[in-house]
Amino acid sequence: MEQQCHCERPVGPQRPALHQQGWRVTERCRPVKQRRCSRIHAAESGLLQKMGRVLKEKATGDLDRIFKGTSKTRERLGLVDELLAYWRVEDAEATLEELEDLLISVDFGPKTSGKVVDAVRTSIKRGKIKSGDDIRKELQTAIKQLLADRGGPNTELRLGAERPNVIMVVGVNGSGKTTTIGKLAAKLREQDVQVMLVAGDTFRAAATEQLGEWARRSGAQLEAADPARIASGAARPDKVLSAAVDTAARSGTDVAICDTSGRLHNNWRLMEELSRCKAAIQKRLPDAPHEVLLVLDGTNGLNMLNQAKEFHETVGVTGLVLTKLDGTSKGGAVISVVDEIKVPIKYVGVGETIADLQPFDADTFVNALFPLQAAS
Ligand SMILES: Nc1nc2c(ncn2[C@@H]2O[C@H](COP(=O)(O)OP(=O)(O)OP(=O)(O)O)[C@@H](O)[C@H]2O)c(=O)[nH]1
Ligand SMILES: [Mg+2]
Repeated sequence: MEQQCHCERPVGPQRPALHQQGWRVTERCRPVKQRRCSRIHAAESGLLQKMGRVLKEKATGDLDRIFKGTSKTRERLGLVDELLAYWRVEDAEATLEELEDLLISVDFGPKTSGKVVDAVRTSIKRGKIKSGDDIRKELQTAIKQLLADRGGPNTELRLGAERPNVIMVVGVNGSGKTTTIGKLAAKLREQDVQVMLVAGDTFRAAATEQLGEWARRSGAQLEAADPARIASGAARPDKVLSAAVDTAARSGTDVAICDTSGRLHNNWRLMEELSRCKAAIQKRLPDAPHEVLLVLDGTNGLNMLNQAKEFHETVGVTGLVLTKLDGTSKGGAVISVVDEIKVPIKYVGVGETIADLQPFDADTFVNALFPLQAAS
């Protein structure tokens, strides 16, 4: 089947194998340096799609931070031990009710807590539960299942062969958007991916400077509005984003990561502005943004649920990043976010340095919340 080639390979006497294999030569197939050309074709053969998986494989090492970051929730869940120590089948219903209250108290949210406890109730009815330890295992299984069913299997970055891949990063003030962008850029740069950071936060000159610093650290290119326009308040984020997508397309940049200003999810005017930002990107590139990452501050608890619903409704979130999991996190709340908006968690932030971003791993996260050995 004939496919249109988006490459910049040389044509004519040097016509590459790809073109001989049924790819249509287009005006875009213009001569470029060979080194760059082979990198592009590596992308077309799936390098970028594999990227998320590569990152994921590298990720699961740093369990300690996740364990530390979930300690507050885990301590409160320690009451589960007391509850389950004297558990008897005859008292199952009373125990389940207490368990549900406990999950609600650690920010799982009423709806999600109900679902998880229902799954345990079903197992009890089927005679699968013999001990408190079994309940704990069942809790783990139910939460992992919920994350998989509601978030879906794609916890890796959705990147394709199209250039530029555009990632838009959104969230409330101070949730960790810019820091996450810097960390993500560094991860992609490690894989020799060409990255552009786009300063879509035009409210403050300092925001561009902060992103510029992350661009410098990670080796990414920075695309920003004219500082004088930012200072005078004339810079518009949608214009900055659409101009950056044009520049990225012209220069053959692999991934453009767009920062946006923090905004409260209930500020209608600012949410409208965010919607215009997405539309501006889409106008330039119909399939973009390929990812809309919502950054959630892990210390926010269940507040993150309303934020997530509003952002999702406005811009269609495709992935969640849970930050500050190294702090006094109430990260359990993210489970109800996945449950309610049906979007997977893709990354967790476990510190402020460039290396402190890990692909999300459900097993690690849930095992940290409900370590099995604690029941014994
Ligand atoms: N401990 C910890 N701190 C983090 C993490 N991610 C971000 N931070 C810190 O959170 C603060 C806010 O981070 P930013 O990246 O500026 O947040 P933002 O969402 O871009 O903020 P606005 O642009 O003002 O909306 C900074 O002090 C970061 O260092 C994390 O995973 N762990
Ligand atoms: Mg920022």
